[in-house]
Amino acid sequence: MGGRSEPVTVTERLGPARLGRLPPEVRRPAYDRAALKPGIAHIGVGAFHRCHQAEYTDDLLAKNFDHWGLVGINIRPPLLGQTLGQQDGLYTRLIRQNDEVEARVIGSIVRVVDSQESAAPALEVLSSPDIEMVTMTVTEKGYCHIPSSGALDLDHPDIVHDLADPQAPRSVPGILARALELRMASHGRPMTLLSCDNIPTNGIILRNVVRAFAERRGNGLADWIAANVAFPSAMVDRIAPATTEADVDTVEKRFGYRDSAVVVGERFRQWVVESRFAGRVPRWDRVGATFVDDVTPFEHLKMRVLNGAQTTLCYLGVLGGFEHTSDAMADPILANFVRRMLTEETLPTLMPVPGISPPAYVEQSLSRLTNTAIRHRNHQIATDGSQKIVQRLLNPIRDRLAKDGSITLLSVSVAGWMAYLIKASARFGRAWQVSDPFAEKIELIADRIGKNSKGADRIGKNSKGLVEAILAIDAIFHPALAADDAFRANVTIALDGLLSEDPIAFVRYVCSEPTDARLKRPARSA
Ligand code: CS2
Repeated sequence: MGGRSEPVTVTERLGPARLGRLPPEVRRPAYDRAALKPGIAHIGVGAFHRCHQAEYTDDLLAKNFDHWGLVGINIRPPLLGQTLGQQDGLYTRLIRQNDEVEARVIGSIVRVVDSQESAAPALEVLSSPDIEMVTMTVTEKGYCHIPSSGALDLDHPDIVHDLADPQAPRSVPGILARALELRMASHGRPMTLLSCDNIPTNGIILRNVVRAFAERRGNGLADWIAANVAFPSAMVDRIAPATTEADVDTVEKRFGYRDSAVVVGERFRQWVVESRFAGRVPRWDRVGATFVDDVTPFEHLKMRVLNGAQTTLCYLGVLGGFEHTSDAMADPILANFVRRMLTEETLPTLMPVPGISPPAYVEQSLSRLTNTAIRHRNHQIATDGSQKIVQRLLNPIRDRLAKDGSITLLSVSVAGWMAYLIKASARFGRAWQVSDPFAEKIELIADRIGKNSKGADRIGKNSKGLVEAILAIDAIFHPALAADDAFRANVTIALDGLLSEDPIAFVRYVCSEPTDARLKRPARSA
């Protein structure tokens, strides 16, 4: 006995008390947080929001244009109210560019409510007269729409639930419709619902799903929404992967405080918003956002080039054994493939973009993806691919086919998505775990076709059957596209190659000659 117990050193947590004692290299909110009033709500307070809209709002507050703070609402895991609450909404945003680290504490979030168990906390915020602007990042599948058509999926279990019990909604369309109904019935103030997710014409999709839901309520809500609610479209951009324990540790080691809500992003950021608002508008355009009449050219550029490259690299990357985007980009075969895909097939589908040169944008995007300090896992990007490939790959393919252009390389990427899900099936010994609303369906297809092919080892030889069955999923593949002979043939050859022992060798082979000469385009049927 007699030993002395070691003193336990507990690193102090980030919070208002710590703000005055941050190391000088950590930038802090340059405004009086106590004067902030809740004015903006955001649904989905994940890494992306904390690295993007919340930072723009922090910039705006520092310039004293507005005094509206953000109220964050999480309707899906994780619980954040406590994590951010114990830090009074403060968190560190790190910019990482290879060896550089730049830290800044963001103060624009005044409160976070968890609304996973019940919609009540979300509804209370969203129906408050203080809130006239709601931004959201709820992921592609959060809109409960059919990816290939954009219509509300009336068979979606959450929509079925919410239409039966509209006062206790679970889905985003159901929660928004209920909040608007409460506004209509109380103060009647207008509102802007600003989608910040990577779906094409996100404002139109959001308006469609909310309106379709409201019409079924049949109490004048749809008309009230048409007169009082704006749904601008927006393009948002900054690569901000899910935070890891290592990120939290980095802050603790470098700056000497504990912050459980750290986010890490790249330096690049962009936000283009359609100027179509109702109610008060935070002037994000004064701090770097662009308000425009039409977002479409920006949205095509970003989703087809940057997101298209990420999606391609994630599937081919996993198949080739690479963990992060930057690892895949470090592979000369994959980097060459993605550059050729973007330049030869994607670029010609883009419309002129005000102030941006698309070829320069391609180079800039590829260079962003080489940033080794951004640990963006290929499996993270691969998540929910069925909700992403329409805007990233299939829409450019349809545009190419309409102009009789080659689609060989884009088809390899589509086949990459298929191979990724097929290899996650039992037939392939569950090569990895996947998360995609269509994973089960593809597993059933792999199982059925696999049986017909007499054993798991032969599944790759039945790519034609696999492709036919997968292309028949019309919620993803528009029937006209699924019926296109060139598309079917290209995807089949690519899937065969990607399910082989050496998928990267196949990618090299595809790139080894002019694309049209390699994967043959069958004659179009009349
Ligand atoms: C990524 C995006 O996970 C994904 O789907 O492609 O989150 C991407 O990093 C952002 O859109 C970049 O702005």
